[in-house]
Amino acid sequence: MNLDGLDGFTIEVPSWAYGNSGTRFKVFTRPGGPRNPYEKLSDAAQVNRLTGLANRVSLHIPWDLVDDWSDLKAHADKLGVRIGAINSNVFQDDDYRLGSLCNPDPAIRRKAIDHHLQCLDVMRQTGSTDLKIWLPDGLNYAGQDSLRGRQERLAEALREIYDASDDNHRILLEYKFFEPYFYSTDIPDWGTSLLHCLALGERATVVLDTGHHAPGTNIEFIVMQLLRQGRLGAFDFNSRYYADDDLIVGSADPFQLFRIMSEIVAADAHRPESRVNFMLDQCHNIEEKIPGQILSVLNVEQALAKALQVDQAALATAQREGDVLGAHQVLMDAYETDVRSALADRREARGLPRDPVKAFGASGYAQTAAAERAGGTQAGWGA
Ligand code: RM4
Ligand code: MN
Repeated sequence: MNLDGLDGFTIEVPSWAYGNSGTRFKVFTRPGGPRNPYEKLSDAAQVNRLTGLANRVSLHIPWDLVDDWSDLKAHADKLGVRIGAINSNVFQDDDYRLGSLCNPDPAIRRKAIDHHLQCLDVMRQTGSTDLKIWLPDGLNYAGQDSLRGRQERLAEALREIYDASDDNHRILLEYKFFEPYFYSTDIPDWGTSLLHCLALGERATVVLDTGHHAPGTNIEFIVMQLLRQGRLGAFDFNSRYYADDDLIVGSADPFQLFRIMSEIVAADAHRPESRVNFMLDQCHNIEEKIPGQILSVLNVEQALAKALQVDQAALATAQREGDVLGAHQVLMDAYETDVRSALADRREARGLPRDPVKAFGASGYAQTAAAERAGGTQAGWGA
């Protein structure tokens, strides 16, 4: 089985996946939860150590603020991981009740812009190149504010942030069709995100969070379209049964993940040169965190491995000949291919455990963390 396309393929894991989280009704705690960004990085590094797939960790600001960035960077180096995308946070402050970059009050827009400038500084100090922006901005009632006015304010604020960024920086602009407001969202869809990115310049690209679509949306179509425009900057992978429930990617609909990765392969975008950042945006609410992340990166790897099995020549022939079912069957043959033992062999050949989840259980890491991390306050989603 040819799996060469996996060479150089990596996935970025989020620091917030390791802190305590829960349902909307209850945050569950557990022994050994990380208490600070250092411990979150240590947990994240386990995923890379056992899978060889996840050598970058996204940070969220201010959740992951530290006094000494070079010290955190040195800690990451020691663990064999790097700081990935820096995520801004304008959704947890009273000032942002009516929005952040779109807020009608210029003083609050100023504060939200300044927060992004602070994130750019964090990037300079950590060597990160990606600033990831998700805004909570939106309206609850028709007429509450001017839909158009908010887009103008957004464009102006993004312009200032983009112009303040360095030549090696990218702006990753995320969309979400719902939440936290009900009537409208200021960046509800990929089209709105893309329009802002096109206006900003070529270092601005769209983030596709798989959970941020209406049920039934053809996500792979969006992937294809953004790739055509060279504007797919990153994924936020997760799974959903309904809404943005941040479950393990591929757990609800592995076939959808395969279809997405097939569009990636068709455009050669799995290769590092494409600069598509394959990130996870999940927090595990009842399941164990580190195994949850391990399983997530393995699911993405598996979907890619299957997508690499598509017989492109046979597919092209069937498509050209109008062989509807034959073409579909070529895709299904790849999807139905059992790649598990080939992937385990490949891991073994690279000095990695055949079964990373099992190896994590056997490593005693969780027990050691529980013993060593006594006292202090555990980090939660949002701290
Ligand atoms: C949002 C969005 C962002 C993430 C926050 C926590 O829904 O997905 O990417 O940073 O949640
Ligand atoms: Mn996201």
